[in-house]
Amino acid sequence: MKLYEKAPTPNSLRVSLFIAEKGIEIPRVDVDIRGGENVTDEFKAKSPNGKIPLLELDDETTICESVAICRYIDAAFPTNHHLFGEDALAIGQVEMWNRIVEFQGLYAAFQAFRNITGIYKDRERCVEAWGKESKQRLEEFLPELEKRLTTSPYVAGDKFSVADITAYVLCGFMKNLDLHLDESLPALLAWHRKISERPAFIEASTK
Ligand SMILES: N[C@@H](CCC(=O)N[C@@H](CS)C(=O)NCC(=O)O)C(=O)O
Repeated sequence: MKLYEKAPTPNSLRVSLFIAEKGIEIPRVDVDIRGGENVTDEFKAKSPNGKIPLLELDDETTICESVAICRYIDAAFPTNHHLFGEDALAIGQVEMWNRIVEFQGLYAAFQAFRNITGIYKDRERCVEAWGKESKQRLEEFLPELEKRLTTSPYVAGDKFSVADITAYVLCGFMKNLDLHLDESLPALLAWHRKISERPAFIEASTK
C-alpha cells in the first residue's frame, strides 16, 4: 500500500492526521502538484479525480478523496479508536458535523484560495468574484463553529472524531486567506490548542 500526497497540502494532512491517530504507517509518494504531476495521463489513469491524496493498494486498486481513504483505512485497520463514531447516534453525528465543516468551511476555503490566487489557473478557470464570495461564506461559518464548540468539547460531541481533523485542517489553512484564530473566537481557539497537543497531531505536523 502507498499514499500519493504532497505533505503540506490540507487534504494530505487530513489523511496523515487520520493515519497517525490510528497509529499505523503507510509509505508515501511525493507528487509535484504545482508542477502538474497530478494532471498527467499517467496519474489520471490511477486517480478518478486527478488529485492527491490517492491511496494505492498492493494489487494497484486505487482510492481517491480524502474521506474515502480514511473510511478505507478505518475499515481495513479496525481499532478501538472509532474516528467515525462507534454507536448509531455517534456515527450519524460525526458524519453530519464532518460534512458541515467540510462543505461550509473547508470547501469554501479551498474555493476562496484557488479562485482568488489563481494558483491552478493552468488547469481550471478561476473566478475572482467567486473566490471573494467563498471567503465571505467561510467568515460567516466560523462563528457557527465557535457556537458549536461553546457547548461541545469536540466538534461532533463528547469524543474526538474525524470532524475534529477536518476542522483542525480548516483552521490551519485559513491563514492562506489572511484569516487567523484569535480571541474573537475563544472556544475555537481553546479547542484548537487542545487538539494541537494530541500526540498524533504533534507527530503528523513534524513530518
Ligand atoms: N475532495 C478531494 C480534494 C482533493 C484536492 O483538492 N487536493 C488538492 C491538494 S489539497 C490537489 O490535488 N490540488 C492539485 C490540483 O487541484 O490540481 C479530497 O478530499 O481529497
